[in-house]
Formats: sequence, structure tokens, C-alpha cells
Amino acid sequence: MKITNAQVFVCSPGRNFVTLKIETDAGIYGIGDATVNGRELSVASYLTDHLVPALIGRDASAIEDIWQYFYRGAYWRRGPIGMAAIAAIDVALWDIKAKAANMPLYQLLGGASRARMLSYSHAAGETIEETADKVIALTERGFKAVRVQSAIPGMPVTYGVDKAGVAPQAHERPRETLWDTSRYLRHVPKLLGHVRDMVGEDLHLLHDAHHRLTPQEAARLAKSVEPFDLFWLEDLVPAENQEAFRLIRQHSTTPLAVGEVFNSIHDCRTLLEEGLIDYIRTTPVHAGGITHVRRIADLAGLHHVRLGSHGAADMSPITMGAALHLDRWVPNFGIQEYAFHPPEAQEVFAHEWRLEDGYLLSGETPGHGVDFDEKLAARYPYQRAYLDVARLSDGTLWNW
Ligand code: EZ4
Ligand code: CO
Repeated sequence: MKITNAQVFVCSPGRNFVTLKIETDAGIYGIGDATVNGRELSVASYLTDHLVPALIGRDASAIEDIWQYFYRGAYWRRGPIGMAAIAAIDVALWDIKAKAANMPLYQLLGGASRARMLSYSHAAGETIEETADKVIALTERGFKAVRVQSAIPGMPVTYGVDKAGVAPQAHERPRETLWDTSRYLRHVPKLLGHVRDMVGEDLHLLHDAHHRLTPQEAARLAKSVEPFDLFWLEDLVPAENQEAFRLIRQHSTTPLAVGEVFNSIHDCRTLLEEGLIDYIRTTPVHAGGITHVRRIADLAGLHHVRLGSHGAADMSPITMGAALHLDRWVPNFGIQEYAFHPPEAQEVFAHEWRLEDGYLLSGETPGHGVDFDEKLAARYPYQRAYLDVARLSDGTLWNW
């Protein structure tokens, strides 16, 4: 089965997505997600200008060799753009292989370890009370796990909370926001304490610090929220320095998650081998596809670390499909993040996966179960958009 064509589409049904479609001489096609939020056109060019010409004519079933060819063969390895491009090819090829085998993708990976995947979504409010109301609203929709964020008193814009009427992340240039760690560290235990009191013991609560803390501050936060029994605390520190987690670990038993920005196994090797985290957040689109995340998951499993894939709304529905098939198979599954996609995106990317009673189901159709409507997508052209940046009150640029 030869690859006859590969095309890249950048569309914006509610937000920007980069999609790769690979066609074969057997009449079977596969699709992959290559979205890197704020750098969409760079991945599109990396694919179109450099990888696609070398892809045409290859055997579509040689997934491993194609992965190695574009990883080792590039000389310039790793990095978010290159790895997202490889991921899109990899996921599209797994889609093709599973369609050719007439099997849902999880069957090719080794079959189901579970019937459905525990998932969490986001509650984010202007105040503690508003956040608590949003937590309750999600439990009423069936969620058994909720990520809890709220605006921080005295700070104009807070990560994870968008002011009413302001479209999330639809800004021609990055918005500049303020960050104040002291206020944050005082606020979060109050927020999580209030929500825990309100919801009782059973609901899983999560929180994301989005790489804003130093190791010592992170250790203090992890320790101070222990009484609220979190499912996890996410991205406490930037993990370029994996060893920073040794300090956090010494001070707290709160479960830790990190890795949504990692793009290879090397970014988390120390974290996994030393058991410094509990959940690894890598997801197919940003960490080299099914082929590479599976390797990360196997190394994680050796060290009692479970997969908790990143699933914000900038992972296209294709990545959700691929991640859910991986989740369905992986023995060391933890939880799958799910942020609702805009309605236009749900139409452009018809998908078999679905949410039911707080669990995600992978679907049973051959392939990863996500399709792409090129014609409809053409009605939503790319719109320049960026994530925010954060500064301290003295102007110092901080981590977003
Ligand atoms: O800010 O996906 O856990 N989820 C997150 C996300 C990230 C975006 C970045 O593009 O941290 O909301
Ligand atoms: Co996050």
C-alpha cells in the first residue's frame, strides 16, 4: 500500500487546527493532527515543505520506519514543531493501518484494557463561589473529576479564566497579563478547601499551576493542599529542569502531573525513572504520535506512573480520538483531560468518540474514528491567534 498523496489543511472552526490527510493507492486515507497553538503555520510549512515530498511513494504500512526516517533522518531532532509534524504522519498512518485491518485502533495496539476512560473537564470562575457553581454544573453533567481554577483577587486576568465577552486566545498579538506568586499561593488553598467542603469526598479535584512556581514554592503549595485530597497538581514548575521535582517530592504526598509541553521521552526520562511524578501528560500530537507516546507510557508503567493525556481544546478532535484509543489499550491509564471543542470544530471533525456519564468512549469503527470535512473546513480560514504571556508587576517576563 503506497502513499500517493499527503495534504496539509490549516483551518479555524472556532480556533486554529492543522490537519494532515494521507492518501494511498488502496483508496484508504488517514488523518492526523499537527496543531501547535500559536505556531500553526510553522508546522504546516515543516510538513508541506520538508516531510510531505519525502513521504509520497513510501509504503504506508511501514509506520516504524517512517517514524525513524523523519526523526533520526532529520539530524535536527526533537522540538515541538518537528515532533508535531512527525505525530501527524504517525497518527494518520495508524489510522490507515487500522482501517486496512478493519479494526478500531486500540485492537491493533493490543486490545482493550478497559471499556471507558475516566475524564475531567475545567471549572474556572471569577470568584471562589462562581468556580464552585461551575464544579457543581460539571458534576450534574456526570463528571467524576474536575479541574478547579479561579481568578486571583487583585489580578486582572488569571490563567484559565477568561473575562466574559473576551474570546479565549483570539488575539492578534499575545495579550500581556500580570502574575503574582504570593497572591496565588495564598488563594489556591482557600479555593480548593472551599470546593472540597462543598462537594464532599468522592469527586476528584485537580489543579494546574501552569509552570508558574519555583521548586520551593511548588513544594509549599503541594504540602498546603494535602488536606484537600487532590487527584493531582499539574505543572507546578517548568520541567526543563526535571531534577526540580526531587525537592517537591521530598515535601509532599500530593500526586503530581507534568508534561503537556514535552515532545520526547528524553524530556521525562529522569522524572519517570526516579518516580518523581504520578501522571505523565504527553499526548500524541505533541510527543511524536502513537508510536512515541506508547514508548513513554511503557517506561512510565515501569515506575508506577500513569498516563493522563493533555486534552485542552487546542488538541483537535483527531488527537482526542488517537489519545482515546491509546488510553483504551494502555495498562497504566490514569485519566483523560477533555475540554469541549467549539461546535464548528465538532462539525468539521466528525468523530466516533463520545462522552457519557463523565467517561470518554473511544468508539468501535475501524481506524481512530475521526474524519475531516475539507469543504466545510475551507469556510473557516486561519486566524492569527496567540496564547497570552505573563509578566511580574516590575515587568519581568514570567512563565505562561
Ligand atoms: O494552556 O493547551 O492543561 N491544560 C492546559 C492548556 C494549555 C493549552 C496551551 O496551548 O494547560 O489549557
Ligand atoms: Co495544563
